[in-house]
Amino acid sequence: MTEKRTDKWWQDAVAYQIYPKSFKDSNGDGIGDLNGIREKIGYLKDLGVDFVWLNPVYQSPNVDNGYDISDYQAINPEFGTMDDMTQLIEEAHANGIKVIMDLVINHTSDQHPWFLEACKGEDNPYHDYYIWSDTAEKPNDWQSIFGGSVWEYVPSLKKNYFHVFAKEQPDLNWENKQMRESIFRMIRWWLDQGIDGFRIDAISHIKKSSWETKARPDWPHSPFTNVKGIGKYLKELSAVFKEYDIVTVGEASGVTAEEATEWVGNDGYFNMIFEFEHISLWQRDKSEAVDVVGLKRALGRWQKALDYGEGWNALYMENHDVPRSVSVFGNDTPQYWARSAKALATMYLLLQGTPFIYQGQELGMPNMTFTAIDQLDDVTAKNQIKALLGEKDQATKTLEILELMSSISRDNSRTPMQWDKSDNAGFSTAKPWMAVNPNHKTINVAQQKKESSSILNYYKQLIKLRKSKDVLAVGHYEDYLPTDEQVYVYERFLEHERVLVIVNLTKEQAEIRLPQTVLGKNWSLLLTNMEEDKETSAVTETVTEKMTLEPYQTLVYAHN
Ligand code: TEU
Ligand code: CA
Repeated sequence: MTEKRTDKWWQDAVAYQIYPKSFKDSNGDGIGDLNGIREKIGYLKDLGVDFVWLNPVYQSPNVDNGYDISDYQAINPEFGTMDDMTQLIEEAHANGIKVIMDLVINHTSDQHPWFLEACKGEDNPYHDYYIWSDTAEKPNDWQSIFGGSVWEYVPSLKKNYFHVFAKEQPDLNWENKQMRESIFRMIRWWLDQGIDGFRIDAISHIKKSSWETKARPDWPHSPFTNVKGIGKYLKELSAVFKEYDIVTVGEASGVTAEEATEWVGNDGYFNMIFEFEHISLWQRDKSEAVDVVGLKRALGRWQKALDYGEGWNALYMENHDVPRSVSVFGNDTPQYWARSAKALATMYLLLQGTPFIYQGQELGMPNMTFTAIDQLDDVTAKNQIKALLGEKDQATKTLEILELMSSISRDNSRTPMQWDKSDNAGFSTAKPWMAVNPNHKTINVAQQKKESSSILNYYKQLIKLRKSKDVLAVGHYEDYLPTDEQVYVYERFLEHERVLVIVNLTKEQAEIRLPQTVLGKNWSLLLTNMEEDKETSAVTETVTEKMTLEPYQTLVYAHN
């Protein structure tokens, strides 16, 4: 029996994440916007992506860059108008690109009319849309994800409200049916505008434990992450989604591979989820090597748990919340920058699932070297900086903080997209809201379009390759050297079709010995990240039992 290539359009798709504030500014105010995205549809089409996920573009006071929403059914004027949004959807569709939006329904802004009403008194119909303590006392000492207590006192009510993130992001009360219905109405309204789905923010936090629960010592956020009973609300939510032909991707920190099918199986809450197991292995200290064995174990667990027919994976190495992958999983020194960026791309783009590319990742944009405290914008970075300052000598402290932020801050991935080498990187005609990485002089779209061996062109090749073979869409997954500390060797197989992916994930040469099952087949080389240094390296045209790999060397073979 021949298996079908895929059942659903999104299983055969490549996604691209756009952080609108930093993608392209169309009107010269230094802030990226919807019309800027419209200008770049051609670029996205050329890259070969099938759908885009937009980070929040709703009305927001921007305490957490749009993740604090004050009106779900309005566009933030800094991004444009509802008309611009309609145009964007239309033009994207005309170019064969679907559009999904970010759905932030664990919390709103404290400026949302519901919350303003809720604070007016216990009798107000919106009071119960949020979560309150009974008295002035905080019910527990739980710590919020952005730092400090999860409780914030409202003097006029002599009560505290609950927030998982910043205090300006009060959590919605999912136990309240009216609240849920208001959210579901809003969801339908957006879907009726013709969007193609949602990425659902922080959705594993909507259920909280009873207040007396103690946080796990190793995991301060356990009392409000993937708490038992959450399924009841997720089922209701997914019933709304199922009224439409859309794609849904839940952001699901704290969900394990063992629970994967419950969340994304055929009867699951979402079509895919962003799991956190592999991404949390990023290397904060560059002098230490990446945990290659751990990375393979984490990715492999999800590959197996959600094998085609059981469920479906979302594949990603970057987003707007984590530093740049080439800096934390790869190697951003001049010698290995391009090669390691291509190695990472190959490693994750050929797994089973729908790959997501975060803007700039396709250029190998690395972390930023921040040179002044005021270059940092992110609410979590600011909280950390506040906590770190105030101690010791300010000048040395500042240098240490800048060094730390340049490696861990979420702002590393939020610097403007680098379109060309001009002053503002072709992102804007004005000074951008966030500092442009000075390396845009050499790392930019215009330059990489010209160079045949660029990271950008390598991504294009990989995307084409992925789409050219059934085995890369729905083929099963097998990891051959799970305990090898340097190299990831996995096979995708479907009936007689096979693809073998070999990636050295370290800056050292590596020797591997392949098992007999892999050998004896007629492998031929499909792709390598060392095309340009063919003379200096041993780009092996076929697979042998013993192979020596150069740092970050990557080889992809096919056998039919
Ligand atoms: O991020 C949520 C997020 O990172 C948590 O769900 C995660 O559980 C935590 O880091 C693990 O301890 C989303 C957005 O992507 C982010 O940009 C927002 O700031 C956040 O939600 C709040 O809306
Ligand atoms: Ca603008």
